Amino acid sequence: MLDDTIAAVGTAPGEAGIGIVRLSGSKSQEILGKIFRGKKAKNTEEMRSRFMYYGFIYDEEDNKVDEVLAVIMRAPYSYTGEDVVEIHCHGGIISIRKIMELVLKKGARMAEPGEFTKRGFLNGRIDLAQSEAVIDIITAKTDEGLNNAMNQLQGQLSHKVKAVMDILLSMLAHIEAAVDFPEHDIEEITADNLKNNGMKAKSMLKELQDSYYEGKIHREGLSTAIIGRPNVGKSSLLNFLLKENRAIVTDIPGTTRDIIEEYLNIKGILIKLIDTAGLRETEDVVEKIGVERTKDVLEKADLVIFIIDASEDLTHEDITIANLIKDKKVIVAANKIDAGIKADLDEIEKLFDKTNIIKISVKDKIGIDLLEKAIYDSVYSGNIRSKSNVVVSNVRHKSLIDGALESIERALEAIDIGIPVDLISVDLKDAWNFLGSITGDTVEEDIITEIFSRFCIGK
Ligand SMILES: Nc1nc2c(ncn2[C@@H]2O[C@H](COP(=O)(O)OP(=O)(O)OP(=O)(O)O)[C@@H](O)[C@H]2O)c(=O)[nH]1
Ligand SMILES: [Mg+2]
Repeated sequence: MLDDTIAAVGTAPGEAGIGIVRLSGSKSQEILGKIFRGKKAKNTEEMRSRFMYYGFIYDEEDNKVDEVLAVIMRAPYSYTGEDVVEIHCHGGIISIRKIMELVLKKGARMAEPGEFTKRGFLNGRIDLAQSEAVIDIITAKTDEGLNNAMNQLQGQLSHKVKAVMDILLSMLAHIEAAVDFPEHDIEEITADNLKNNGMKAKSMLKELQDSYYEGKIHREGLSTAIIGRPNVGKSSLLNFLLKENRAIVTDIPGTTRDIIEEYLNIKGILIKLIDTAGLRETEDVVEKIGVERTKDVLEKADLVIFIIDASEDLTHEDITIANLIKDKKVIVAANKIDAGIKADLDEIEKLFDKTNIIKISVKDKIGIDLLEKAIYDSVYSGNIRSKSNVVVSNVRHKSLIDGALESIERALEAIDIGIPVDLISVDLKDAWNFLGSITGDTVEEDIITEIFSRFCIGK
């Protein structure tokens, strides 16, 4: 598969200042030579690596297609580690399409999503975690998210993970020595050594594991669902926080039927705010679907803002919802306090330990600042922002770290109860394999395919 030459448009579709067609593979230079005539460079062999050359692209009838700049980045000093050619043309839809058609006719194949980066990985220029950082950079939605991804691209996560893998390898080597030379009676020393190293590996992984929640929020935003029975003011709150009339608000219960998602920034944290259909038993077909969707949203939410109507008695619906969300991170907001407080707030408070009810009125703009503070605190309360600059933000990495940690903990337990050291090596090897899947040392083909399929074409 690495034998052929791939091509794709690297810039976004639409009209723009420039558009870039890129090629990678051994035939890149030859293909460029068939369609490009430089003003200075008469043929592509004359073109110096990584220098831009001015000239024109010609079609098969020898008509000028576009005025371009072309560059050859010869292997191995390129993004993919192969010969790469970039043609910088005018960013017009037709010009780019014509150049693409020409390079395909001259022997290139259309690249699959992420195939350039995949080649960089397969050619050993970057590891798997670094490849994954590329897509995170492209899709970053916050400064912090970009920052994390840049660190990861430069290999900081891989570096940390490899340091733990090195510890595991040294433990395995120690066990081997103990097994090979039993007459030296080093079993006891080995157990101590294993224990120390195991603890060290564990704490390093724990630090990475702890960084995940923060990392995920930097990357995707804090998924925050506004939940409550109909008519308590959920959509009113969404509109107020967004400072626009995004959702329809009426005094008819059951107004919102569909899920409404909008991003906003609260004190520097990216929030994905989700307004939902009020939860209740209903015979209305459309509303019923809305209620089902609300339940789906609830499952995935990082944080729930549970709204109750302070001006009315609690209903059995409020209690049902409270029980439904008990295990989630919840902020309770009692709305409509401008109309008096009739609801028994103590009863709700009892259902959520350590959760204060925030009294608000969207109508009179009371208590919203406290609500925003509570949202912020839900991310950073207790856990100070991570000290290390390595933050795990990828769910694949997180689950592999979880797996490695479990294996190491199992090994540590085994050491404690004096199980023969050679049996412990199984768990240590497992841990090593888990971590190797992060860097790509031990990862399987189908996982690699899956990862790169999430990229855009041309990257
Ligand atoms: N008095 C008072 N009324 C409010 C307040 N917030 C919202 N309302 C009113 O409550 C009614 C319902 O508001 P919505 O925002 O549509 O309620 P909802 O929870 O989205 O309702 P559904 O979409 O039906 O689930 C509207 O008439 C709002 O004007 C408030 O703080 N005080
Ligand atoms: Mg609504």
